[in-house]
Amino acid sequence: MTPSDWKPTACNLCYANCGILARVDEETGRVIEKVKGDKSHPVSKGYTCNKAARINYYQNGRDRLNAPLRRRDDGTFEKISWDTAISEIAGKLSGIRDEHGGDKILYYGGGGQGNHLGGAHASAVNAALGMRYHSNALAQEKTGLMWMNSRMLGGNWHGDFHHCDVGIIIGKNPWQSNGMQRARINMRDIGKDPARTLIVMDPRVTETAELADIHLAVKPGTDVWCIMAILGLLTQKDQLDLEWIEAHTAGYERVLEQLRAVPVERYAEFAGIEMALIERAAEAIAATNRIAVYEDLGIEMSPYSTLCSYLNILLFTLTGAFDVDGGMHLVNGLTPFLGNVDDVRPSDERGYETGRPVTPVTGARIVGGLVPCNSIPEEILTDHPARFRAMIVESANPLHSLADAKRFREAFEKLDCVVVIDVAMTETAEYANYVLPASSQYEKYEATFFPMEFPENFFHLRRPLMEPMPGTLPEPEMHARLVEALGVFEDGELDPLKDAAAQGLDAFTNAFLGMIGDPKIQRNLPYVLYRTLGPTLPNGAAAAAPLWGLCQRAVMINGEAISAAGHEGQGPALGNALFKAILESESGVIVSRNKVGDATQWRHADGKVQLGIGEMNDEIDTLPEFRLPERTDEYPLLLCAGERRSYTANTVIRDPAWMKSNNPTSLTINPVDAKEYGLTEAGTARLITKRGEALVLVELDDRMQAGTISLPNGQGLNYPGHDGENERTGVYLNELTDLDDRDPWVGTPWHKHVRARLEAV
Ligand SMILES: Nc1nc2c(c(=O)[nH]1)N[C@H]1C(S)=C(S)[C@@H](COP(=O)(O)OP(=O)(O)OC[C@H]3O[C@@H](n4cnc5c(=O)[nH]c(N)nc54)[C@H](O)[C@@H]3O)O[C@H]1N2
Ligand SMILES: Nc1nc2c(c(=O)[nH]1)N[C@H]1C(S)=C(S)[C@@H](COP(=O)(O)OP(=O)(O)OC[C@H]3O[C@@H](n4cnc5c(=O)[nH]c(N)nc54)[C@H](O)[C@@H]3O)O[C@H]1N2
Ligand code: SF4
Ligand SMILES: [Mo]
Repeated sequence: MTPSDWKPTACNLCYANCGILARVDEETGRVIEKVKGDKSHPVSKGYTCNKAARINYYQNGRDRLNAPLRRRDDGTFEKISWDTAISEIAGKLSGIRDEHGGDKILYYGGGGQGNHLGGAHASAVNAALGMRYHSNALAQEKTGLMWMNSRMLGGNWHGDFHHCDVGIIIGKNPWQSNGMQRARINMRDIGKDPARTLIVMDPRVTETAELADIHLAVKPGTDVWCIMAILGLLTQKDQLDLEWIEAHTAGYERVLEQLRAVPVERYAEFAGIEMALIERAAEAIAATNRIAVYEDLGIEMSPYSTLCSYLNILLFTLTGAFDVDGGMHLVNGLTPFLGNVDDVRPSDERGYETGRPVTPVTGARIVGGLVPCNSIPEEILTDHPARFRAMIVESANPLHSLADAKRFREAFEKLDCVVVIDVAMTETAEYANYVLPASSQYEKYEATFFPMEFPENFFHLRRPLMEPMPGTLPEPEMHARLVEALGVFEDGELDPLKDAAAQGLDAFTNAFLGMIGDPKIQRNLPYVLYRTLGPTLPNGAAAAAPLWGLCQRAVMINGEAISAAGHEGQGPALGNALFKAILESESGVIVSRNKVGDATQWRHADGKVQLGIGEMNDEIDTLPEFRLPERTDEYPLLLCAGERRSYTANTVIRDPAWMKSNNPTSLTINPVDAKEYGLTEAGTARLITKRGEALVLVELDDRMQAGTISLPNGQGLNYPGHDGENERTGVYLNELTDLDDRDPWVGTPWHKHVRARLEAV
């Protein structure tokens, strides 16, 4: 094999999106037969975990779609042509818009772990249909964090785990779930270095906890008390960075008073942590301001999730670890991600938010423009005139991934029209009126907006490894055809821009800047760029055209950091240089180099971090009541419904054959509990929750905390066996979860805290 047989792309199985080199087979040109880490990737630098080698199970799944489908009245599907599909969908959805208003059509999804370009193009269709409401998986995990990020910092943060003295991992297992670059190496490095301290807060002895210096094995759902105990101890011992707090934060008085009053020992005890460990954690934190924090689903899908995110931000601000070397930094990238200053609403004097947009039927908070996932069925299953009547679902599998699948199926059946855009026949596609088959992420240009690095941030525009599978289209083309079928632009209306683009990027830029004030151009920006600039881009990169707009926007906000990364020019010329660098670099490129201590990053008008969040401060006042969802004799166990393991990747890979471990789908339980319930290794048990039941394979695991059980995420998918009949492997978790178990502020589900019972079979 010659080096030219290896083509750069990225692994699409988790949001680290490690750069890889892939080799496609010679015979068919469609099988990804070998994968290795790409050392030229600016950030992952050759790193991969065990999963990258298996992306061909995604690329060549047996349930890939190869023609648009229309559902018949009897529930079966028939293949239709692309022209029919586009004109019927445009007709149905514009009919709903004209009769009930475009705001009755909900857009869900827009990208998974590896693909966000399609979603970027969808905004023109949304505009053409007058759609207003959006949602995606972030609204079932990150909206609490996003709400706090925008209100407190005006943006999302990155912890410098390469250089920190203390790394704090809360409710996350990076060893399996990655999420940060080179996660396993980072965790091992901090854990091994005697001068550095790795603190892991997790009820389970995870692979990451095994590397930790301090493992805070909290009882599930008690993180807030544990963090309050640590912060309380630091405050009471006068170990907060008061000078820093006074200079750089606002609204800290009430929370400091609350921390001075924390009954530290009582809170530690409630969380199940010995005082000695709380003291050791506090000591490590007090000794430095080089502290990096990472939180994830363990707290974001548990009781008090939003409060936990608030406390985590306090952990690195009250200790002066914000915007310092080896600490926490605001991320600057091509797109704002996970909360930003545009989503800030006014607060009253005591720090309570006013003017937050809410959903049309139930009045649920909309954070980051996203309808809470758990509210979606309630916004449909009603006679309220403002209810949603149609949905477009793109690159997501909500009938599998969102809480309470039964309620979701009921809701989908009530909708007048559902359009699903996916590569495979999913649990959601089965309930669609139209299914549009997308080319895979290795058959088209793709990128994600995930990069959240500091000081250098990167962007990776991936080129296709092969031609689209016959019958499929990349999403940008589908969306453009829909915009055209909806008759948004007259023939020839965009000719001036097309002519300018034909003369080169500079001429296009000048022509475009002359039209930027035109609201119609703005609303349809991705479409306009795709059809004008797109065809002139090298190597068939038309789908990347909207990145031009993002580059121009980024240089207006963050030009200095983009220049510092070596991109030349000023203003629009700098934007063009950045765009060209992205188009040319096959393995990804550094887009910005940010400075530590750069006050321009502090995004609130007063230049300060806002620590007074009235709603959260009120909730802190309730902690002495030690309230948690009630555990009953009927449901004595707590199920972690969706643990990341070495062979889970959401539902991106559907073929169970990709899993290469012994019992990849088993339920883990502490041996002591197993004995109590009469369960044995490799036996079968019935798992029962208030919403459903399932048969599970039992695995004894003494790393599980007593009273807790766990199942992997992304299992129980319908997948055709070799005889063509659908089979299911593992548990379809959201048949067991309930819409009502959710965060009171932003509606995120408590998947890590599902009350359950086990019976031997
Ligand atoms: N292998 C793999 N990697 C993935 C994914 C995948 O499907 N598979 N999915 C990606 C996605 S979309 C996401 S969002 C991330 C999620 O990544 P993680 O958040 O790391 O994933 P989980 O394993 O769901 O949950 C993390 C931990 O929460 C712990 N936990 C349960 N209850 C509590 C609690 O009350 N308190 C605390 N502190 N911890 C608790 C669990 O024991 C578990 O170790 O992973 C990404 N990476
Ligand atoms: N009980 C429980 N439920 C959970 C979780 C849990 O821990 N427990 N985890 C939750 C989390 S954190 C997340 S992020 C969600 C994820 O759930 P979803 O957001 O629904 O996303 P994925 O499972 O990643 O599925 C993505 C879909 O995109 C399709 N796809 C892949 N490539 C392409 C492409 O190029 N184009 C198009 N159009 N489609 C494509 C795949 O076939 C798949 O159907 O699941 C959540 N659900
Ligand atoms: S699954 Fe995530 S960490 Fe593993 S190789 Fe793929 S992108 Fe990298
Ligand atoms: Mo996620």
